[in-house]
Amino acid sequence: MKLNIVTYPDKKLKEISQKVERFDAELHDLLDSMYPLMMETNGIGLAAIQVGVAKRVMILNIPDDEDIQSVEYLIEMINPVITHKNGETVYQEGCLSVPTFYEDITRYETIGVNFQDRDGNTKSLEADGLLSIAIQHELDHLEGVLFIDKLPYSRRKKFEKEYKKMLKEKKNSK
Ligand code: Y12
Ligand code: CO
Repeated sequence: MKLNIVTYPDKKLKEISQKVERFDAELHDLLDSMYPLMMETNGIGLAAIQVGVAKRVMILNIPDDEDIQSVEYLIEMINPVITHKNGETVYQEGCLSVPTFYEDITRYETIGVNFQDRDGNTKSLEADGLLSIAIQHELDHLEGVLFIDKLPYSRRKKFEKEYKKMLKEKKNSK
């Protein structure tokens, strides 16, 4: 399956993703195509809506302590739901759908998540650190929410101005 990253301000990113009911070859093909795209683009988390597919699917691949990203750390989450959350943490987030921009965003520090794997088996996970932040970021995508939607009004205005400028410069350099 040939996939491309959908970028802001594409309206597709505002869509609410739908629950996955069929754990079939089509789902497996989607997951198998999302992974190389995430690796090629230096991502650590990707939701299906970011490739234009409105399904409650996300993949995560957090680098280890030596900053190595390996397929053995790949997590595929289908129909994820947060079961509990604790604390608060701030991290400078980036998103493949909002290229070149990073903003400080407040998230829960630790979370519990229930989800299904690619075959529909129920799983649960306790997450902290970067994994916890990444899961919350990708969960927002499933609700049509981007990290820039969480910015205070004045910061968002500044972002919109800078982003527009970036897009214009990109267009003119082609
Ligand atoms: C912490 C905060 C946010 C997340 C969500 C997942 N975010 C990403 O995977 C962001 C990736 C990213 C990659 C970039 O590099 C390239 O595109 C080559 C990037 O740089 C540019 O756009 C130039 C920006 C973001 C997880 C954990
Ligand atoms: Co994102």
